[in-house]
Amino acid sequence: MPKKTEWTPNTDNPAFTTKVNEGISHRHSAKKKNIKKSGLKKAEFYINGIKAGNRAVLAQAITILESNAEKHFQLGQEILSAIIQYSGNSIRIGITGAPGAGKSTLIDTLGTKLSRAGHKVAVLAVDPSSSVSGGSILGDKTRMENLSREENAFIRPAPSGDTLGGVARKTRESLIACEAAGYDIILIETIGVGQSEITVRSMVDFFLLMLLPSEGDELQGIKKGTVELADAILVNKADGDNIKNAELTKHQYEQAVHYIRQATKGWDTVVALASALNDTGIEQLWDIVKKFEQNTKTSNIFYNRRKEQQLSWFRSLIENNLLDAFYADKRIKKEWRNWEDKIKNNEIAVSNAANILLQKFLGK
Ligand SMILES: Nc1nc2c(ncn2[C@@H]2O[C@H](COP(=O)(O)OP(=O)(O)OP(=O)(O)O)[C@@H](O)[C@H]2O)c(=O)[nH]1
Ligand SMILES: [Mg+2]
Repeated sequence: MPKKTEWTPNTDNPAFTTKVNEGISHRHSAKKKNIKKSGLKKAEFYINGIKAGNRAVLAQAITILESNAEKHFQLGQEILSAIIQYSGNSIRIGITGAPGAGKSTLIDTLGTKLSRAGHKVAVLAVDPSSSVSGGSILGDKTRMENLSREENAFIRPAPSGDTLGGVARKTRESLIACEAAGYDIILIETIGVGQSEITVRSMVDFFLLMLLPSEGDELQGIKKGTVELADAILVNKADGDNIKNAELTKHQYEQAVHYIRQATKGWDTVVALASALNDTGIEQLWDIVKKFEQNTKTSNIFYNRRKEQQLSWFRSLIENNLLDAFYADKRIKKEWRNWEDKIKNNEIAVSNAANILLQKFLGK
C-alpha cells in the first residue's frame, strides 16, 4: 500500500476537493482495490460522468485505464473511443528538472492561480522510478496543498509498477480523459532522469525545464539533451540569498541556448527567473506560455506537432505490442532456449536464426 501523501487528511474531509487515488502497483490489483468497492459499471456510466466533468468518475475511469487486467482494458478502450472526440482542447505542458528544483511547488502556485482565473487544471505525473521502487515517488512527495483545495483542479499521482512505456501509455490516456472532462490546462511533472523527459516531451505542446540557482558555470547535472527539449528554462528559487546566483545562472543559460537547436521550430528558448514559493515570476512565465501557444498556433506548428505525436504514439504501440506478442508466443517460448544455445555455440548464423524464428511467429 503506497504511503499516504503528507497533505491528505486522515479522515474524509469535504474541504479536500481533490482526492488522491492510489496508483495500481500490481497486475490486476485494480480489481482488488479502487474498483471493487463500487463495482465495475458499464462504459456509459464513465463516459457520461467524464462528459459531465465529474471528478470522482474521472478518477475511477483513469483507474480503469491504468489497469493491466484484460477486462479493464476492453472497458477502458470503450470509454476512450467514446470520449476521444471531446479531447484535444487544452494546452499540455511538461515540467522537468532535478529533484527538489521546485516542480511541485511551481505547479501548486501556477495551478492555483489558473484555477482561480477560471481554468480547469489537471496535474499528472510521470515517474520512472516507480517501476523500480513499486511506489509512486512523485505521488508520495506531491505537496500541492493549495491546488488540492481548488474545485477546478484534478491531481493524479503517477501510475506505478510498470515500465516507462506502460506509464507513458497510461499518462496519455489519462490526459485524453482529463481533456474530455473539460480540463483545459494539463500539467505533467516528471523528474529529469533517464528517458522520462523525452517521453513527456513527446506528449506535450510546451516543455519547461526547471533549474536551481548555482554558482558554477557547469550545466548542473542536467544533460545537454534535456536543455535541447526545453521551450523555456526557469531558474527557480530566485529569492533571499539566492537572487544573485539565480541571475548568474539565467545569464549562463541565455548564452548556452544560442548554441543549441530550437526545441520548437520558430521559437527561441526563453530563460526566466521565478520563485515558486514567493510567487514571483509566475505570471511572466504564464505570459511566455501564452505567447508560445499563439505563435505556434499561427504557424500551425502546434497542430502539426500534435498530429506527429499521435502518429509516433501509434507506431510505438504497434512496435511494443508486436514485441510482447512475439515473446509471449508459445512456439517461440518453447524453442527459445534451444536457439540461444545454438547461437552461443556458433552453430547457426544469428541473422538466420532470427529469420527462422520470425517466420515461425508469422506462421509462414
Ligand atoms: N526558497 C525557495 N524554496 C523553494 C521554491 N520552490 C520550492 N522550494 C522548496 O524546495 C523544496 C522542493 O520543492 P518541490 O516543489 O517538492 O520540488 P520538486 O522539483 O517537485 O521535487 P521532486 O518532486 O522531489 O523532484 C521544498 O522544500 C520547497 O518548499 C522557491 O521558489 N524558493
Ligand atoms: Mg515534485
